[in-house]
Amino acid sequence: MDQTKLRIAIQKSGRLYEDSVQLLKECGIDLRNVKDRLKTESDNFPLEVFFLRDDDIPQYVEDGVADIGIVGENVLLEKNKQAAVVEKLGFGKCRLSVAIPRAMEYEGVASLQGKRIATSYPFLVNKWLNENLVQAEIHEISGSVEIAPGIGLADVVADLVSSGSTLFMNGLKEVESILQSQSVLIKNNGLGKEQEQLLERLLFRIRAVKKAKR
Ligand code: PRT
Ligand code: ZN
Repeated sequence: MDQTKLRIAIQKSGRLYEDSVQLLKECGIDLRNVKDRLKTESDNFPLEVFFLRDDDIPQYVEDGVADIGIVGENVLLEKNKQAAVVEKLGFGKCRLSVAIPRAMEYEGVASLQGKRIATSYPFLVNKWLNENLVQAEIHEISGSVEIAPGIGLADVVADLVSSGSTLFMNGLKEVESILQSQSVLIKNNGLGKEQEQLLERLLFRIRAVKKAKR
């Protein structure tokens, strides 16, 4: 294995892609043309960048295929992988919330008892239901969760929310917040000394960038 380079996994395309690449740029790290690539390198920092689906990033970092990664806390916690959070990055902010049809009566978590909940976050939702002593049926779906109640697939949903407009447009209202999330920098738990040192250098720059923005 190449000990002299730090390997970072970031989202290939999607909501975190731009901000992730932008952050590296602001850290003074030039990347060779990133468009449509699965992998690229920097000429002025010993960094190799892997472009992946966000869902795969925690696993790759746990396995050490990548040394570090940028991913939403929501994905990291849902995948329940062994990777340490090094720094909160301040972008990709959202929350995982329970939302119900506007007309449904709601008197707290007990109103969810026996309901069918559509979500892409079965692990986190199940944990939250257990903590709240509520028994409900989780229906895992990978996308367009908000339409589930409208088409009779579920009674309520648990999905990511940022502005709330998607819920509103689908006749839903937010009633509980399960998790506050933002993108984080994560690292493999068994990094070698050289990788740790490179990570320190990168972190120093990331913190300077964050400070300058405050
Ligand atoms: O292809 P890949 O698997 O990599 O991407 P993806 O489609 O799984 O994820 P993507 O790009 O949609 O989101 C990546 C990460 O962005 C998420 O894991 C979150 O950490 C973060 N993030 C921040 C969000 C949102 N805000 C968000 N609003 N991810 C998704 N949404 C969706 C939400 O699911 C809902 O459909 O946006 C809709 C709600 O938005 P509002 O503004 O209408 O409330
Ligand atoms: Zn994904």
